Amino acid sequence: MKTPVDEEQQEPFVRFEGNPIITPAHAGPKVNAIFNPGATLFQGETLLLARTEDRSGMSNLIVARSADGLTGWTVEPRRGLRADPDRFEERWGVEDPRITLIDDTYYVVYTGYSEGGALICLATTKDFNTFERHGVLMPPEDKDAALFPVHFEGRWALLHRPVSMQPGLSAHVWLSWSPDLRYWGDARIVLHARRGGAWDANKVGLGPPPLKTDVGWLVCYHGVRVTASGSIYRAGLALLDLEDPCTVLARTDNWVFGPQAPYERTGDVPGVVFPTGWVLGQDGDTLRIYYGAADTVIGVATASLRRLLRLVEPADPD
Ligand code: BMA
Repeated sequence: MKTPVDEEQQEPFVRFEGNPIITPAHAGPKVNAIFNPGATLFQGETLLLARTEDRSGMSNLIVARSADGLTGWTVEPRRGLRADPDRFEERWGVEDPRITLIDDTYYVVYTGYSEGGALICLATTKDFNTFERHGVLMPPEDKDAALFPVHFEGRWALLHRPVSMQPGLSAHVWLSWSPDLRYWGDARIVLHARRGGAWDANKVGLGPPPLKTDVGWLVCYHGVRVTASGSIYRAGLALLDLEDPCTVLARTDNWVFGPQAPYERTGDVPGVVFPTGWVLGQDGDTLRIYYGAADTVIGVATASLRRLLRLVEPADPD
């Protein structure tokens, strides 16, 4: 029988043996890479809104779907959100969506690549065929954002990751509030990047949208470790208070998912796992996490939600 110590030392996510589930070959001859997908359930299937990067360097978002969330993917290159170069905020592409379902509407928060840098945009859809754009939520430099699926005392809440222009300052995960999805304020840091030699020192960013559990909002975030041969992107967990999501209840000291498989260690950007979506199974415990691997392909890994919640440890006040 496994002891809790054994459990702590092993990564809780088990990679699907059929990984990578989606590769550029699925998306057509012009696609160089397909990665960082938003994920949701749609009409009984798992639907991914995946970022495709073509050989000009521009990214668009296309739909892929599967009945079981693991196999038999149908990729629909014509369906999704194509960057509109006539819109200043999408001039150089659209990237890295996170999907939040509220009532019957899917809120897609994505990175727009403008001439002024990366910024945060919102589009809504009910069918993933047509999207209504709501424009820019946050100016540059800001990305890795998602909406909470509920209102807090009548206000929307957005987790996001602005970057300071001042060299040497860390990039943290922030939370901002809005009465109408248009005007945002009361911004504050929620998840600090650690310092020193930590795996998540100096730069962190939100992964999938926050997941409501009985004990708090489960958040998966990426941490970036800069090394002599490039950056390593890994993922950790935190738990935010259900009523007051600016309060961090707990956070893992260690990463829970890092690049290990060959398709995570080799590709356009080696050493990257970048989770952007997750889907909870009907049993309320089986959690599938969808991620970009090495900025080239898409993988899926599975964990027990109960076990993830056991791994989240009391937060360091710093
Ligand atoms: C981040 C984002 C992601 C990318 C990751 C690793 O800054 O730009 O789109 O997957 O870097 O290269």
